[in-house]
Amino acid sequence: MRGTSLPLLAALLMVAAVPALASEPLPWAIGFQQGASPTMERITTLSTIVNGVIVVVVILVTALVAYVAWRFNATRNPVPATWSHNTILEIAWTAIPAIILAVIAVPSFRLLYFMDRVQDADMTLKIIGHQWYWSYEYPDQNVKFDAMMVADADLKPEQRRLLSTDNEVVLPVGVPIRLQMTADDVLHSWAVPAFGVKTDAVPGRLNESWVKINQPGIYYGQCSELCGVNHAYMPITIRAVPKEQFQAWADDARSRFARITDDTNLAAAPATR
Ligand SMILES: [Cu+2]
Repeated sequence: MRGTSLPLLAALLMVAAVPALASEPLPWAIGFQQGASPTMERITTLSTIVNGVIVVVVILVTALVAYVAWRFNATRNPVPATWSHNTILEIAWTAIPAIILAVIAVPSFRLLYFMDRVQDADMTLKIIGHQWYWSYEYPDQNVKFDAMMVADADLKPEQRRLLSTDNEVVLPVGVPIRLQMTADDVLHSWAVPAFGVKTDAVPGRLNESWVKINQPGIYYGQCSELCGVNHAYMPITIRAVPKEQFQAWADDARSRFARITDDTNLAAAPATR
């Protein structure tokens, strides 16, 4: 028994020590993916601070309980004290946790407001959830397309199973991008962990978030609102590229994909909702 449990413990410790430094899911990784936007960097920092507070509180409470169990057990302390109230102690153990919560609330609210609305976005990406794929519109670039998951049989070596899509969402780095989400059937949620974005796509509503991508790379996400049988098969693949490269892609994309202005159905569509 001892022989098998020690290597297991060692393996668990090694897994715990592996830092999650990639902007994609890794086997056995724990913690967040590496942040690729100012929002995710701040979420990671706040999480580290709150975890620090949690560790200190747990150590303090555990030590206190252990001390009381040792110092005041029946053998060591046969005649217990008879008092039952202590005003100062009761005020302290109410006030101190309240102060800790208030202190945590300050950076937490600052982050909420920071994430909430983009200031001076350079461009907009409109994201529409469908059962079961995402479609994207670039109103500033006049491009729109659908993005379907790549089936296992069609995966190229550099693609990720259940995460890669046939058309990638190409976005420029270093630019504030307004993200607008909606859906045309049921609730979906557009979630990209490395960006710190997870926003519901709701039929008949336009939700908004934003991202500024720090460096070029491929980032993955998934629908995060249970939306039917193929909910697990509508991933998000984003390719972040330098601004000039993005412009070149957009120019090319206009000839490969549909243009938003081509959509004559927009005016003709009956109001169904
Ligand atoms: Cu969905």
